[in-house]
Amino acid sequence: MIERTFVMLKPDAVQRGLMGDIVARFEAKGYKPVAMKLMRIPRELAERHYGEHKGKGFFNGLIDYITSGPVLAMVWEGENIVADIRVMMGKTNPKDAMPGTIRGDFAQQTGRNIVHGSDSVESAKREIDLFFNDYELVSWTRSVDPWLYE
Ligand code: D4T
Repeated sequence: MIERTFVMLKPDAVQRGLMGDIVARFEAKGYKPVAMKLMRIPRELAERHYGEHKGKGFFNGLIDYITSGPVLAMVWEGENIVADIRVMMGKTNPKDAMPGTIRGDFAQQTGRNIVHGSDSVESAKREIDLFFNDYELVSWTRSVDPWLYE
């Protein structure tokens, strides 16, 4: 099933110059970019995005971190992409993330884990709606698609 997911490169990924490396992995996998924008997340949007964690001990630190600098907000499309991109990202705590995953290769701490990806198709829809307008989501045909999908 072709799905869309919301992926965000967090402020540490942007500051550390890792955007290109991470985007290259998604492109090499054959995923199709649908939307991308560099933005500074307003605090109110950050609190809505991470609403499920409100009240937890790490919530304020998480909001401070995610609003501390620009992020790269993106929508990517591909077969089973929601679950599969989380495998590419690795475990939330980079100490548990396998080498070869984004967090396993580029991060050391949960509070600086450089990337976010939606955890379900429903979350993806909610998060895409939070961050993008309809006109920012680009549906397009790629000539290479028959070489990715039979
Ligand atoms: P995100 O949502 O950023 O992609 O992370 P995950 O989906 O992998 O993990 P999560 O929702 O459980 O955590 C959201 C966010 O909170 C930070 N965090 C989490 C933290 O700082 N301390 C913690 O103990 C936990 C559980 C990291 C990711």
